[in-house]
Amino acid sequence: MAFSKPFRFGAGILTIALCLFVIHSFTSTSSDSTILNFEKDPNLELTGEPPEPLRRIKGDNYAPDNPKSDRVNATILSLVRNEELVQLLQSMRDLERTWNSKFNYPWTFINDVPFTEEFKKKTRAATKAEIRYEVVPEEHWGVPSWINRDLYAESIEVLKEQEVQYMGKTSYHQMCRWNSGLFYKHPALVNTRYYWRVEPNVHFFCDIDYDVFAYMQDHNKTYGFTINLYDSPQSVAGLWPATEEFIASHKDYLHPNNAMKWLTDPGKRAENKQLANGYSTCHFWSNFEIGDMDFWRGRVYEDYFNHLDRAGGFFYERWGDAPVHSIALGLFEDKKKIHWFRDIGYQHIPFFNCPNSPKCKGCEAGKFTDGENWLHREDCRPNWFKFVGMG
Ligand SMILES: Nc1nc2c(ncn2[C@@H]2O[C@H](COP(=O)(O)OP(=O)(O)OP(=O)(O)O)[C@@H](O)[C@H]2O)c(=O)[nH]1
Ligand SMILES: [Mg+2]
Repeated sequence: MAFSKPFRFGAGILTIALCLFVIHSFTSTSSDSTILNFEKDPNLELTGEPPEPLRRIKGDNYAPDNPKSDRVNATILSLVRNEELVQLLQSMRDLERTWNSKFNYPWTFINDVPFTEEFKKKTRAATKAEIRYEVVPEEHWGVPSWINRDLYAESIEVLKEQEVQYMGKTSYHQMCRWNSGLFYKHPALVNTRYYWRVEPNVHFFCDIDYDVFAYMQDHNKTYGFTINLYDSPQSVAGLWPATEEFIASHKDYLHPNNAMKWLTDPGKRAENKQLANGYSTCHFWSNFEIGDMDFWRGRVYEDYFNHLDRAGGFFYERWGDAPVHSIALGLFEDKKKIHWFRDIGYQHIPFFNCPNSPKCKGCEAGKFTDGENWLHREDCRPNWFKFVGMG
């Protein structure tokens, strides 16, 4: 039977479309993360709690108004804008449900402008714990005097061409600088040791039944993360050279048990290391951080941050707090003091940490992203596990 030309053309198009659909379906399943990144994804193993000692609820030992509570010196911390109230309430709801409604740690909200009454009213209604509302001191937020405005303007044009996201947004540069080296100097935080950084519109999926801050203290941990990613190398092209310059004059600052290999082994992204001039671009994704601010306040990090700040890369490039914190931890801290919170189910669009545990809901074990399939290439966890382990 002969078909007319238009019919044959139509059938051809349909066949091609069908083939593309089948190929797409096969390449965009979440199980691809296992094939691409791990022989066996550790998030597929049954996940329990970290080792004892763990401090738990006993009677009213964590009640919000108990003046002799077992809480350690810590706060949940969020730099946030008034306009992000709805998204922040989403994050609060999840963290309160899975953890903080049991332990009642205070929330500290910080903003570059005063919080509105609506912001205060609605956040107060979302927790039984104390809340502090703070404004960033002007001297911590303004563009530093040594930044050359012409060079900054030229750099914006150059890096925008290289598609560095947010390059043209000054507040983004200010935020990255503040999160790198200034937040722990806020007068409201100077007497606080541990912090859990929370951003608007993140999700927490798993019930956590122990005091996470006490875990950090009792196990002598400096930093906890959930997700480990490659960065955009164009945004940090000068960061590693500036770091090498710093190390050359401060060799004694390197920790003998550092994670230099994690910072410099290219893993599966040789082009990143090349474009970032020696840095793999692997970093802890810092929208989630549980950390000991005494590390940032120490002499070593203070000198390192000041060196970077003077180099100007928070503005002439787009150095993020994530690579800056990660390089500092990787070089100047004992890698044993960095903890993967594998049991904390977490999402900041578009990436997840999804443990395999009956304590988790709404998070498919092992899921790394719900975005495009190519996003699996951003996963740097295999490097961390290879060079440091899963402790
Ligand atoms: N108060 C205030 N907070 C800010 C400002 N810029 C960013 N933030 C906060 O800093 C954190 C990081 O900013 P985001 O815009 O989420 O940056 P990001 O996570 O790299 O980008 P996204 O992928 O778009 O979420 C969030 O908690 C924001 O609410 C600002 O100008 N003022
Ligand atoms: Mg964000």
